[in-house]
Amino acid sequence: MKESISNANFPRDAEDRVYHISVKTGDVANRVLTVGDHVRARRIAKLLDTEEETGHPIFEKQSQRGFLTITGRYKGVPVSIMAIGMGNCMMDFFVRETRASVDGTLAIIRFGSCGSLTTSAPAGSVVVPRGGYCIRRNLDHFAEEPIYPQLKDIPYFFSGIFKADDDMTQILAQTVENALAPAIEQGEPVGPVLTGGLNADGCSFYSSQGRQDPVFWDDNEELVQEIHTKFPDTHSIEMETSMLFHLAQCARDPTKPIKTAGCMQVFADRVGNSFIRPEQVDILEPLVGNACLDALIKVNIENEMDVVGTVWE
Ligand code: R1P
Ligand code: URA
Repeated sequence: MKESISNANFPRDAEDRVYHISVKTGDVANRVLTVGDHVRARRIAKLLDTEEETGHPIFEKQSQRGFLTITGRYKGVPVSIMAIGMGNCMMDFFVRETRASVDGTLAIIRFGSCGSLTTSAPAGSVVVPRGGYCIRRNLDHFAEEPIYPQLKDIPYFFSGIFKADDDMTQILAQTVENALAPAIEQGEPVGPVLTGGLNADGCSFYSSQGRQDPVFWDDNEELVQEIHTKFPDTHSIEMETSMLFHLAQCARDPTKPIKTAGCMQVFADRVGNSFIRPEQVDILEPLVGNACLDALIKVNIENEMDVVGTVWE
């Protein structure tokens, strides 16, 4: 750690940057596209308006903890693209620390990859869920002396459903459908777009997504069936989107609402047991990235800041 940090409850450095994602007010736009990996973030960032067009350099900050923030304009509107890594706790760092660094409405679209639990979404398709829930490994099930013996028989806990923002989700579904339509018509190996179902967030890529691993004691042989029984319209399973919806619902300050939507490209077909090919990703990712930015700039935002160039130059 290079900087001195104040406030153990919500740590910031001497220049007021939040502790893990390392941004301060003015670095992040009200409209954020978040992805898991840096390569995806940088590819999508190529779609931003250039410095010649805006008169300002594109802001880029990589934190010591691996979060990447890129802020510029898309079609004249300030947007940030943020790569956060994997899992619910990374989503938690990202949402809380971004919220603390932006005034007014925060509109967040997540563009991730996922597994599919339905034959309607083969590898190469895109899922736009209406909401999602979380599946957590119950550590007490595996403990010799469980702290809650009455829950010991339950190896995985399910949460209830957290809704995405309806309007934003509709806008996103439309832009993704429009973006993929020509490729699908030309017979490219991408699509279809599946809307209206649920996403499941596992706390692991492995056990809590029902993957079988003979090396570990997981007690998850029934898990995929349990998913289908509890939430029959589950389309996708991954690790961040439901947490995003959950945190948006828990935002308490009425002057700082968080609106969220998500879409995922299907990488793992868990029904047919196949994986997406790199050439499919090469077609899909720029199209969906573009569609996400198009959706993001259509969202209604109150008290939007024009951050581009204001602080970082
Ligand atoms: C696992 O391979 C990762 O891929 C998915 C999951 O949610 C998890 O983060 O999303 P990203 O491709 O956005 O990282
Ligand atoms: N990401 C996940 O979390 N799960 C998958 O099966 C594929 C991508």
